[in-house]
Amino acid sequence: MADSQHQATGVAPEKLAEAVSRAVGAAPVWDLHTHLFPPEFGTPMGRGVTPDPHGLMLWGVDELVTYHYLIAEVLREAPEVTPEAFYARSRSEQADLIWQKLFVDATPVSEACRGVVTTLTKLGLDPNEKSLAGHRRWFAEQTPAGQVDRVLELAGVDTVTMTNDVFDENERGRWLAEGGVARDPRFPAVLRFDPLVVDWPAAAPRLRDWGYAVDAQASAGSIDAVRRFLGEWIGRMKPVYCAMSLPPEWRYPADGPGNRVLAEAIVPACSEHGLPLALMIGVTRGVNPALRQAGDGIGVTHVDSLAALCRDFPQQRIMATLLARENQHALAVAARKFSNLTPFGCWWFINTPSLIEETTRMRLELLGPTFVPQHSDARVLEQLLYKWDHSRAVLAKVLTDKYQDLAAAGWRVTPAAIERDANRLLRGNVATLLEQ
Ligand code: RAT
Ligand code: ZN
Repeated sequence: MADSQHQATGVAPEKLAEAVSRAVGAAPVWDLHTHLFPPEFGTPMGRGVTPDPHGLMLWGVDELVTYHYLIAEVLREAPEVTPEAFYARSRSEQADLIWQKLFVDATPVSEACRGVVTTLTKLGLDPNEKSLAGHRRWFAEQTPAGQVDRVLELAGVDTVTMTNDVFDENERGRWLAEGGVARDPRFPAVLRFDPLVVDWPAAAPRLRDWGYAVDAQASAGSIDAVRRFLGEWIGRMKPVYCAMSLPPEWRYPADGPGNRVLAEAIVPACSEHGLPLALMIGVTRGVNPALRQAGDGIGVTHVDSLAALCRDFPQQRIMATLLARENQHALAVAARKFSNLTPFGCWWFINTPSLIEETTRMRLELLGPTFVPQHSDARVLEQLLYKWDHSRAVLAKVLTDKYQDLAAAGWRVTPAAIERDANRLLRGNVATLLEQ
């Protein structure tokens, strides 16, 4: 049938699932939040490179299997292993333990486990192997740059937004090194600075060490110094947005140096440089400190505070993702009130198929296609393969249902409309948000 006839007739309801899944599968992704780095930031392994033990680009089977989501799971499956004993092992010994306990002795049904299975399969490796030895050999033969190309291609991702923590000494040193870091345009930067707002007493002495005259109260002179600090890092990193993660206790407006820095230095710096501000709210760090990166917990966000910030700064583009399931509805409602607020992603503990489905369905019903349904939060390059595969499947399912409802109501859902929606939900809305 000619295209124009398709447009006139729309897709038959029984063909919608297939058409949507094709469009969602083909649409390229701009991943709005990851912890990934290209090889230019150093990498501990790979053919043809000098291994950098503190390199920031993580990839390979040992990193995949020791993802912190899986560390939390193995310590439940094997409670006889204390966190201290677990972390005393080498990376590959940790991976061997996780493989044995979660993939050999048990069925890997959790989302993080299934992710490893999907990832290995997509790379042409057999996830049913009893040992990781063969997979390790395969990864050791790959070059980091070649693996980046392969994974982006297979995952259908063209842009991978980094998270560049200005308080991380290792990363900071790389940016400040003679000549800086060579940039890969597929990996835009994000200036991240949680301690400025969350822990001013810890941030202030660091800033002073770096030559910025700030005091404990974040008085007027300090605000100027923070503005200068942010301006210099924005100049150095050329970020596409600024970001921070906040605890459930965060309140705005409220007294205190953190909020003063937010309202008087961070938002003005973002607005001066035309950058959106991303808030990731609801994490309680170190609920079980022995678990290290796997030990963070969750709390309910005070959405009125987020709304107040959007109201006070109507010109500031604000992106928000909230960790608690209980907050997803209020976030969608807040976004209906403030067009400068864009909900994004199904973050961390919400990044499971059942909660992605519930959240995405609700957002579509309340906001139409004016949000960013997902980000990967990948820390290990190859995780892009499963995170996007799993999320695309849920997005396609929800979109199909919505189109079926629309068709039943009398609307012609055309192939062009399906393609347009898939493209904007996976990439276009991010591009508009970051490039306007
Ligand atoms: O999802 C995660 O891996 C978390 O550890 C955090 O990175 C969180 O996404 C964050 O950016 O703070
Ligand atoms: Zn993250």
